[in-house]
Amino acid sequence: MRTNLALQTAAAALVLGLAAGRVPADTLSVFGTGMNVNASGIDQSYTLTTSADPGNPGPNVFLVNQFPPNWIANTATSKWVGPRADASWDAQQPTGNQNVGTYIYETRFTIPANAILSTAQITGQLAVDNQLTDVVLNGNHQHITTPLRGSNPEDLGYSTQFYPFSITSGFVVGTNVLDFFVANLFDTNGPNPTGIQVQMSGTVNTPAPTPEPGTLVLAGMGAFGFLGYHWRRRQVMA
Ligand SMILES: [Ca+2]
Repeated sequence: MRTNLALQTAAAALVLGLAAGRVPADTLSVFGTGMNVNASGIDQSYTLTTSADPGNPGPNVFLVNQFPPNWIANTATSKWVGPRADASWDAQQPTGNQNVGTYIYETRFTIPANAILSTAQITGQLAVDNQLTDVVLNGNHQHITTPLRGSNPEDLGYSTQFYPFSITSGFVVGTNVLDFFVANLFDTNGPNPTGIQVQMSGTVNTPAPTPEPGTLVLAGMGAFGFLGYHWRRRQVMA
């Protein structure tokens, strides 16, 4: 009797499970910096919405083609970008100099209406010159920062290594706006370039399409046939 009840419960759960469908994860269309650059060297996935340098005000974000030797190397999934293509650090040719202050890099992506927002997530790693002061998703402050490090002015910040980050809240259906806040800090030791290199990927779960009605009918018939067998068996045993 107790066994029959368990079997019936299992069969009912099977039918309900088929009706609800599995929940696969879909990839969010987020891009690393420098991965979608046009012929003019402009990153098509990012815009500079705030700049501390009137000479390089944005909104264009440029693939950096010259940068200091202590910045971490470009990778297969991210490259350095900045307010201008030249981020060279050379006391004799201070062409990469940028004003001290805040630079905000913005990227956008879309989440479909049927997505399960609570499952959305982005993970990645980033490097900045000089300091990441926040990441903001749709106005929601993520309080992600990079600490200052190094004893020499030119070593301040996280330009020499990647810093991991993840975002698990603040997502919305439709267009999502993701901002990276970068502070360019005072450098007493020569030209003062700034830039950011972001690697990231993301997923969100969406319900699978509803199974074909025929599939459900067949599954239902199978389950009820299964239940019927145990009901008849129970009558015989009683
Ligand atoms: Ca700097």
